[in-house]
This record gives sequence, C-alpha cells and structure tokens, in this order.
Amino acid sequence: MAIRYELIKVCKQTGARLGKLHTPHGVIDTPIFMPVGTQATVKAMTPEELKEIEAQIILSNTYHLYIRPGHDIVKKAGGLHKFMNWDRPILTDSGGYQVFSLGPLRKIKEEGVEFRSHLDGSKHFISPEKAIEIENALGADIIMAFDECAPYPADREYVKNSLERTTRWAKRCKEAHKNTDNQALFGIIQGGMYKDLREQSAREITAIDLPGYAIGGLSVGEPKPLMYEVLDYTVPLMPSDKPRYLMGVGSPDDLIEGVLRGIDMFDCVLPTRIARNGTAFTSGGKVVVRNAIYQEDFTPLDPECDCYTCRNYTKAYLRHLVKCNEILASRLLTYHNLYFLINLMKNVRQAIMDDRLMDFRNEFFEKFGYEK
Ligand code: PRF
Ligand code: ZN
Repeated sequence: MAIRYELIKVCKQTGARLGKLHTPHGVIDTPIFMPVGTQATVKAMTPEELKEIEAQIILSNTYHLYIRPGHDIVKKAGGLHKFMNWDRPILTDSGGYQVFSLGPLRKIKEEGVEFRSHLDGSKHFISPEKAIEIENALGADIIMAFDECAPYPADREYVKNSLERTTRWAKRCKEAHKNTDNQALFGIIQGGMYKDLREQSAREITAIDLPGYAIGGLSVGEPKPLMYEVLDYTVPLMPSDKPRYLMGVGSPDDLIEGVLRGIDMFDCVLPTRIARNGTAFTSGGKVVVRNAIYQEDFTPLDPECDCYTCRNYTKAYLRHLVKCNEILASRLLTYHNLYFLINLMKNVRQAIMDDRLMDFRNEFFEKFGYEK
C-alpha cells in the first residue's frame, strides 16, 4: 500500500475530520489544500518558496506533461519529483478533466478519448490504460483514475452514460496500475447534480477497492448551494477510513464548507490564477490590488498576514507592480494567496482539534464578508 489514512479526530461540533495521510514522500496533515503545478511548476513559485509557506503536497497534470515535455522525458529525468526538484508528495490528475475541457478538439469513445493537442493540433488518444502508463512514468504519490467530467448543465441521460463509462474506466485503471507499492490510485465519483446518479456512482466507484476516492464534476459552473447539497448526500457514501478529495475546489468559503461536510483534500488554480491578474485573498475579503483606492495606501495587503509579501511590501507598491505588469507582482501575490489558503487550512485543522469548526466558520465568513 502506497498510502495510509490515519484519522486523528472528528470535530464534536461539526463532524469534520482531522487526519494524517502517510505517503512515500512524507506525511500530509488533512484537511489540506494542494497548490496546482500544472506544468511541473506552481506558477511563479520555486519549490523552496513552497516549502517556506509550508505547502505539503502539490498537484500536477498528466495531460500537460504528456503533451510537453512528454512523460518519457520526465521518466528519464528520474520522475516528476526529481525533474522539478520537489521532494514532498505529488498528486497527478489523470488528464480526463483537461481533455474534456478541449471541447470540439475531442471525441469520446468507450476505448478512450481522441483529441488534438492545444499546442500544435496533433492527434492523440488517451485511454484509461494510457493515462495510467503516463502517471506511472511521472511517479506521483497519488494518481487519479481517468474519468469523464460531465459539463453543467447536462441532461440525465448524458450524465448517466458518462458516470457508467467512468466506472468502467476506473476498473480498467485499477487493472492497468502495477506500481501499487509506490503510487496510490484514487477513484473519482461523478454523477452531475442528480442525487440518484451520484448515489449510483458512489456505490460503483467505492465498490472498487482503492486507497482513496474523489468527488469530480463539481465546481463546474453550478450555484454554490447546489454543490453543497451534492456534497451533503455524496460524502456520507464514501468510506470513512480513506481520504476524500474534492477536485478543483479552492475558494476560501468552499474549502470551509467542504471540510464541514467531511472532505480531506482540495486543489484549485484559483489562488495562483487570480494572483497573476492582481487579486488577493485577505482576512477582510478579496482585494483588487489595481484599484485606484490603493494608490497611496502604504499598509500591507493583509494586516493580519505574516507572509513575506505582507511583512515587506505595501498595497501602493504592489499596485504599482501590477499596473506595470512586473513579474514581481505575480510572484508576491501568488506567494501571499497560497500562504493565505495554507494558513486558512492550518486554522481549520486547529478548529477541528478544538471542536469549534462551526464557530470558526462563522467568524471567518463574518470577517471575509461572505453571507452567512
Ligand atoms: N475530474 C478530474 N479532474 C478534475 C475534475 C473532475 O471532475 C474537476 C471538477 N471540478 C476538477 N479537476 N479528473
Ligand atoms: Zn500575506
């Protein structure tokens, strides 16, 4: 077994879980937020900086690394960890989601997905077996099954077919995955926004014995209350002795709402992406740094934040960098946003330890400016 989930305690106020995930590259505290490093780099951050902000695990993408530089090259480099100089845990997403996002560039068949590269239009085919072959070559600690994420909205018939195919593909992934001692394969539950289909998918996917399970197909444009409702009835169908991962979710409110419902792992491009367009998460809510009101604001981005950016720079300076399109703006804002979410999760874990996660949620929402 590549990984082991250790349940530390359950919050008496909410039922949220505090745990540890033991992996070949170290132990992860859960609930955890995983920064996204799509192309074997968390954009604008060195691995040393990621360690400074106490990132414990990062996510990378099978599709992108397959297209460029090619998984054979990464394998020759000694695997993804060595290639990118990151010695802590890595999770690779299977490429299912990325390939499906290509829209007209792809064709779904029972055997797999035919698509054209977003770079040069060249033709490729990824099957569940191929996805696992690529993920085995990359060598991440946790690898995701090749799934299909239905769009939102989608009709029942479409979602049912797609979730049933996802089940068949998950079985093929398990069959193809040989490196089980070093890499843990997670299954992905689909089923769109339909209760009975989520139940069917959860039943089918968790019947395949795997070291962890994820919920896919959420945060695809549906209203937040609908996502929370799907979590309300899906998470209880997942085994409590294994990690539960909510894919592609990472706004501060969604992280807290997800943990409240029993989720242990999250990833999202949101903090790094909005940093690069000049937006910061702060304890008082989102700050659009470019805004003219910060022209002469010589206070830190977030007075309550202890990160390198907030200890050393003012909003006026950051605004100047953003307006000039300076690389440092991206670096400093990415550093802060990731620090903010990692610190938020640290506080969430402490609140679970102290049996006060609901109080923490309410205080956080009040300050951040979310509606209760
Ligand atoms: N499947 C996979 N990766 C994903 C998703 C999914 O459904 C999502 C959905 N938000 C994000 N990333 N394989
Ligand atoms: Zn900061």
